[in-house]
Amino acid sequence: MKRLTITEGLPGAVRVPGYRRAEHGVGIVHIGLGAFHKAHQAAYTDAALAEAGGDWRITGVSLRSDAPSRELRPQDGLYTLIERDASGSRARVIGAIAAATCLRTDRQAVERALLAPGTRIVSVTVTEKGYGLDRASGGIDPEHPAIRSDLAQPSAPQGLAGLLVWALGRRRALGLPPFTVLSCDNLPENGAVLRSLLVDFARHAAPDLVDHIADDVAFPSTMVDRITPARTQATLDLAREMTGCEDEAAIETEGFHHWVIEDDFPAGRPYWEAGGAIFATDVRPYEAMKLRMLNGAHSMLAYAGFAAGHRYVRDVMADATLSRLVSRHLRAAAATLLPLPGVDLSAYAAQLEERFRNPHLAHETFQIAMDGSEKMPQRIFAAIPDARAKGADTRPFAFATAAWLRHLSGSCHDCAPYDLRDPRGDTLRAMTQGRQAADVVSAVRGITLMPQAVAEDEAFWDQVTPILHDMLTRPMTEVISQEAA
Ligand code: CS2
Repeated sequence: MKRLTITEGLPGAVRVPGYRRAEHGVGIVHIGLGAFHKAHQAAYTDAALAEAGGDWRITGVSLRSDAPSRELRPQDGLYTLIERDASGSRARVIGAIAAATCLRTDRQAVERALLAPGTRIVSVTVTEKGYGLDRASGGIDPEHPAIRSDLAQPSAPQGLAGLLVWALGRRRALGLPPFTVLSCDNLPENGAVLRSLLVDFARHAAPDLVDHIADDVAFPSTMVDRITPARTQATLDLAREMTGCEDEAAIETEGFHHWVIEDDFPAGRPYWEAGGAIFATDVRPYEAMKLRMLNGAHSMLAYAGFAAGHRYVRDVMADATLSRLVSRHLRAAAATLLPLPGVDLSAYAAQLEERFRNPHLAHETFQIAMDGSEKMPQRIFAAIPDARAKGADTRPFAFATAAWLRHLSGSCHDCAPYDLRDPRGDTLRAMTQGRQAADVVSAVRGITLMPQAVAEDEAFWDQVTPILHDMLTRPMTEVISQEAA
């Protein structure tokens, strides 16, 4: 069977780019060429190119793995995006990616793209752990492997902060305007966070760039949303069936998508409204809503569901008892938020439950359980002081925290052994494995990622300890039933 290389001759049901690709130059370099970028920003850019044109195609860069570029290059950057939900499966070929490369294996190509005069936006999806952020200071974490190596060798950076500071410095030296830096990761105030990370990196590695980065570079914040499971062989088989072509770069996602962006693009931007993007002056309330409701409930159901033997999110939702706890979590998270004009939080919660139930998405609880130390602060811990201030019940957050700690402890008296995937895995495992609930709780209260107000909230930890004790000594399914009773 032929490889997907051109869009002519594809079955009529397959949607193809509504523009002539070769007529549009590159304006965006995207760092973090994973499934999420391909399902989200690249799809919005595809819609923008079709409706409003412009030189806004994308050079995709992965920092370490050359797999994404090896898949995309033989296909001229084309890939099938399969959207799946209750209304069926739809295949769409995305044409927005013009080139794909990898920093580790082709530094020169990445440098050329970052220094090209036409590059006006550098967007980023490197996941929470890719930033090398010290949450307590808002600056760099000097222990983060990429930060450490980039501080030692700033002229050949391997990580995000080092690469962006290097590129902004070179552009200034060449007399080129800076690009806009657009974080699309699930971090609150992701633009401001990325700015303070780069400023702090520059303070250590290139002090003459501090003011330039702080004053002349735009870092709009964004709220991004589209549930995109890791690609499997079934995805590739489905793509072949739907397009009649081999497509090693195909991915699948849900029909739903949401993007709220702070409109701060001094060097211009694509007409992402064409894909449904919403531009706002303050995206923080949207970020809090999404992080605490969608991602908070996701993390809770992933830890509890994985330990209860549920492989996929849809299986959790089919478990009547655990799905009650998902609804409870969504209500509790909504109660911590400020009202958002025009947004009905109970309708949003109902829509999330519907999305989680999507029978066509094989979204693994184990995938969501990954990197908990990078996710829990903004998804769960941030909500606790707000719940406290409103006199609301903190029990759903205590349950989620206990489920995370149970996951860290690697306790597998009632499930198969598993690897703990977390950048702080060694420390967290040593802190929790083989320990009693009360000891685990006193250790976790002292870690740097715990906000001080939460660490000091005795009443909260008094809720966590007995739940964790039960989770460490009884089957998860029993603990869930008791909690939902
Ligand atoms: C998930 C997110 O893996 C996870 O931690 O909670 O990737 C989630 O699917 C996306 O944020 C949805 O937009």
